[in-house]
Amino acid sequence: MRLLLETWLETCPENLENWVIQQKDVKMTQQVQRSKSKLAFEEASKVIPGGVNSPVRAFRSVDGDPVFISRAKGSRVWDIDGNEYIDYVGSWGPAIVGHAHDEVLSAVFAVARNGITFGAPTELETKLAYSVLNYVPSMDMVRFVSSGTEACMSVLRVARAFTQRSKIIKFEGCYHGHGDMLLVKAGSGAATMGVPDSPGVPSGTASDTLTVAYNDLGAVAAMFEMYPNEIAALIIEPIVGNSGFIRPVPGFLEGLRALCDQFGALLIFDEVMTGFRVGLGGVQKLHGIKPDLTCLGKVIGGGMPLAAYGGRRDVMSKVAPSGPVYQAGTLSGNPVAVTCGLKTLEIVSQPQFFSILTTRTKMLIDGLKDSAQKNGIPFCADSEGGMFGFFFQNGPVKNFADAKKSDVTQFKKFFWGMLNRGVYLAPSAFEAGFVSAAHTEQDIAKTISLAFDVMKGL
Ligand code: KE4
Repeated sequence: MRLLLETWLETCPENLENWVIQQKDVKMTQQVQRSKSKLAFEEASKVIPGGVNSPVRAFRSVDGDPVFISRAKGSRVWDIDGNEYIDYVGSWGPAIVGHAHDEVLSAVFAVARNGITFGAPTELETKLAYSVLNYVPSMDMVRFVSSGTEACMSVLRVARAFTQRSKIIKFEGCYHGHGDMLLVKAGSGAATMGVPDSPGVPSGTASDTLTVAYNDLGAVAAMFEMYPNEIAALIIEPIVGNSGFIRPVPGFLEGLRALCDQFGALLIFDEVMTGFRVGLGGVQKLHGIKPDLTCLGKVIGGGMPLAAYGGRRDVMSKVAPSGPVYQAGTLSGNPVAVTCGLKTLEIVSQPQFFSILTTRTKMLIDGLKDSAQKNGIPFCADSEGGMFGFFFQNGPVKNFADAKKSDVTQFKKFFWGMLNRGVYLAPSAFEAGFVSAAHTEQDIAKTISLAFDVMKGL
């Protein structure tokens, strides 16, 4: 046993540090027990890779076992050990109206009684399409799919077909789902797991994906100069949520629009996370920029598997069956997911929805910054609408390389300290956080008070 422990310590001494962090903090908050989650994770890991159906959920980057959720309501989630948490993951964005919203549930239950999916068109899809186009005026047409990955893969296929070019530009640390051509220097779980260039992606595929640093307009211009007639599209998270929260510097997005126009490439805003999260019209409305194509997801499905891509009519008309670019999906636009999305958009479009959400989210990050400042901890934070992020460094954070300079050990201690006090943050230093309409001012004040308590101990 002793030899085993010595070997373990020799091979990864930081494990001891992490173990001590967790044990020390658990001692401080002894009441938190997660034995049922631990057993559930062991059981899941026998039959599901890594015990989870999406890597970032595995808590790998915070060196611990994930909590298994039993239920959620409003701003709260409960794990299977009965621990209650104020939830700032919100299923990574969709739960913007709060978990298990009564009106959403009623609408979903009612429509499901008429059948869950038909594989045939319904008027509900047309209704949601008009709703999305109403809020995102850059979109003349939209196609519904079942995930953000599917939306981003499809939109690039259309862009390549329309321009008859092969290369695409993406930004280091941005994540656009796990499509082969996009798993190059990707953010989110890929960055968290340290595999931004996944095995299994053929070199030929990756070679058509050009990556540049976020906020570096000069590097983008140089890439266009290097391949003046080969770049089909540039895809970007117009506010990054997958390297932590990173905002475009003034003029950056406008510069991308001008470069795409100059070189005949299509500008694609991946607003899967930011669409209907930072505001009704997404980042494109905030900045008054008209991308050629947009990807949406998360909020527009209200938590059900629904995403979308769309944009200029002349481009989208290329999509089968109106055009030759094939894209299909058994469950695309199914009535249950569409109804969940319709009811969610109806709620988020109510007057004051985003002004209240924005105020609460700003209250949170101002409180976190104040707590860090009072405790003398290098820290920076930012938010837009109901989306926020923070880094354990003084910043500024303008790109993924900057983000990686953060103190991840501090983040881990903070994460566990907050989790053990009943606050569920994203289990990764390279993710954004999300506030919902169900988060009260009391929730925010409590979170800030607990954060101050944890930061005292950092
Ligand atoms: P999905 O395939 O996970 O529905 O969407 C992919 C995607 C595309 N574009 C952006 C900007 C995204 O943020 C995402 C997915 N976001 C992550 C969270 N950072 C989903 C969480 C997960 O991978 O489990």
